[in-house]
Amino acid sequence: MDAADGREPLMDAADAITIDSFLDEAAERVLADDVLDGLTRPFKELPPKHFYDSRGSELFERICELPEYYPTRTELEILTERADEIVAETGAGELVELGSGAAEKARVLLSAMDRAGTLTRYVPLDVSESALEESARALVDEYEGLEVYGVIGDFERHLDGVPDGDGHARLVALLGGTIGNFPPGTRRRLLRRIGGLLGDEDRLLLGTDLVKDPAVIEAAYDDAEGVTAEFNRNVLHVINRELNANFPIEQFEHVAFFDPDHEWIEMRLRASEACTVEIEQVGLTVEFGEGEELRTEISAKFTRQRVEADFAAAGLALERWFTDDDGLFALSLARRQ
Ligand code: AVJ
Repeated sequence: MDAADGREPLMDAADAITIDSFLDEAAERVLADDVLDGLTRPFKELPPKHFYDSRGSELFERICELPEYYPTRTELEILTERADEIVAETGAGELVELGSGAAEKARVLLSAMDRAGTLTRYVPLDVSESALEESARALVDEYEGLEVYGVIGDFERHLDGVPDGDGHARLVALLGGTIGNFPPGTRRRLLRRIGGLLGDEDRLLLGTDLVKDPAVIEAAYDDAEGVTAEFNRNVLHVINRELNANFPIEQFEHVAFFDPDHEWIEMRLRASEACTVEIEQVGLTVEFGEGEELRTEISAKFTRQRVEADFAAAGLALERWFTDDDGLFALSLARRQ
């Protein structure tokens, strides 16, 4: 499929790497729109995707290493244990990964495909151009004959940029529990659109964090070192820089709590004193009362039943359910209904 902006995909000399970019000035407009929408509501809110500038991505990488933050290492453990089985069962030769980052998890799946002799192509989609290019180069060196078709974009807006299948069974992966960042209705619509990438032989591989003792979840989102707090406040750095705003960042406290009714964790930023914030680029003045909170993220925790219900609502069907011994995290394999 051609890039929406009409640019030709860039091919490298070896022709093993294609990178197609969908990010342009529109990215900045999305931030401006989200800020305008979210900060003029009675209950202020910002979508979590704006955490991830280069500093935010680094902070997130650090979070993944924290003793309290179990999801990343648990998912990697399940993946490592089950990759051969997943590849054997699906016969997958192509991996499409939505939000691929540094492609650490992809390697586990690509290696399994390589061992099975089915590996053909890796299609990472990520907003970070540098992460995508670096991993593409490393991977074509590591796996002989591998083609990489990278899509620089946002999977909420640029799924159309994912090329048609290459004729081999494909695995479309959305890992890390990222699906939990979306409230139920949006989540089901997104899953339905992702299902649109699947042919009859293709499968979705979805990572979901599971419901458990709230204390364990809350510790994962409020670590002792304060890395998550800094990650949370990073969204204010992004807005100050990109939209020429003047959030007094030190005055915003990190809050993380499990909401047992929704079964999701919420991160908020609480204004420790009243303040007035000017956001020049969007011509907006926002007042915060003392103690007022801004919601910056929800991260839903799942049960098998909830995953099945979300799949059903999205025209998908759960085929396999893989979890760790402690039942902390799950990987689901699903097909189109
Ligand atoms: C990247 C969305 C999976 O929700 O656990 C980590 C982001 N937020 N610590 C998550 C995050 C706070 C993470 N996801």
